[in-house]
Amino acid sequence: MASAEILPLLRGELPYCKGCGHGQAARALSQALEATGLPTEQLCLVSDIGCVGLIDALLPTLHTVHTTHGRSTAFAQGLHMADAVLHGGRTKVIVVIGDGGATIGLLHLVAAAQANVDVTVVLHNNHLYGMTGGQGSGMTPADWITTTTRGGNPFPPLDMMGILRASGATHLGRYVATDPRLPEHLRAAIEHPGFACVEVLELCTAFGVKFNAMNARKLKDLAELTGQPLGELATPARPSFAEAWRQHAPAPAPPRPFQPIAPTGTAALDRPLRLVVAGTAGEGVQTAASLLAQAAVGQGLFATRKNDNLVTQGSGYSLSEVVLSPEVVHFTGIGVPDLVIATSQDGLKRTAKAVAAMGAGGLVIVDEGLDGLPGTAARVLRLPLRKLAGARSAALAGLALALKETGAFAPAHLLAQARTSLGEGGAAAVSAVEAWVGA
Ligand SMILES: Cc1ncc(C[n+]2csc(CCOP(=O)(O)OP(=O)(O)O)c2C)c(N)n1
Ligand SMILES: [Mg+2]
Repeated sequence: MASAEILPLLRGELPYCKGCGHGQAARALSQALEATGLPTEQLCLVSDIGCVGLIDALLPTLHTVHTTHGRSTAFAQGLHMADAVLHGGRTKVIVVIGDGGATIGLLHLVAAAQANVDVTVVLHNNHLYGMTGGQGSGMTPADWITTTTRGGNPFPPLDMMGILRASGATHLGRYVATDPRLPEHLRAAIEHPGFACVEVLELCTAFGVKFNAMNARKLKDLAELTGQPLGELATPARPSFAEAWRQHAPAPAPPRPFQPIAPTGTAALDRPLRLVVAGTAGEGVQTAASLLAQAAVGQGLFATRKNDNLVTQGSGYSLSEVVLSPEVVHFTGIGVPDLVIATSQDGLKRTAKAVAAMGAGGLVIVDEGLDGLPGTAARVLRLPLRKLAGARSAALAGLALALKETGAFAPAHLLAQARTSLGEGGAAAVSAVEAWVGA
């Protein structure tokens, strides 16, 4: 049992089986953390699943995150990246993971090594899944008997240090849990400003020792036998994530072109107007819908948008459902729309069902060149949207016309919003729509 006097960070009775290497590793880690002199609020321990993950409760003064099996390194990487980018990397992130977790989440370790994040992984290798009853893991030595390899493991163990070296790790070492210098080795790894992994070779007294002729001395021999040597492994130096980020960080994104025009609050709309504008991807449908919503807000209305397009993004239909209302919009769905604008064949096909369901009060604005308009009780306006405004401004033209027809608010506000948001690049198109709609 470790007492608070001997190890200020490690508190309470160790929950591991007698002789389990996890206890030795936990003590060594506690000593290493103390030796760094870092304040505990700057230490974050990310633990994996398994007996190895019981450590959280033993280190109550640290930040601890208990994660899902195999994923602890990914959580740690995210933590470090956020900390490095947003706060200058004040927190030291340490992962405690077993051989089972390391093989289950292998690519997370590889990715962290590749990114050279300032994360130290302490890989507790007791050569099997301890907590679930001694099943073999990817790091179980050849010929070892486990509950899933009763006749001996037919495969050689993964060389995790070799994999991580090949992945770009910048500090690696393998030591037995009984090594009196383990705290020093762990401290060096923690203080290393990049990805470090220390593999601690341990005995699982419940299953490793039970099924295999193992003891502490043979643990050292095992390293020889598997061809995975003990000690620090040479690794080439390279920039840490934080350094690489400083060189590669994108310039801050320019502000989005949402510059609301001065509100006038002159909207005449006295009930919700539910409209669908649909066309072809890449033809400015979403931009037009966004401008409409922005202009509506400027006129004192409430506006919601729900967009839809194919997963391929740049092909097929593009559609936006917009609700404009003088009241807060509590439901953004549109059953049967009040208004449909279809600027292309893709858009009409996508809205045909809704058009067919529309009643006498509805309005449908379609490009005059489109085929396949279904029968509808709604009023239909067939207009040369594409010809007059151009394919990329047909949706904007349709919306401007819709405002004129419904009287929701003056189309001039939509066009003023378009002029402000689109800037010079959109000026000609906006003028074309203006001339045509007579806004
Ligand atoms: C996604 C997922 N798969 C499987 C399990 C079941 N499980 C719990 S502990 C464990 C084995 C852990 O082995 P290891 O990572 O080597 O840690 P040890 O118990 O040996 O310390 C497994 C497979 C789980 N909790 N979550
Ligand atoms: Mg294990």
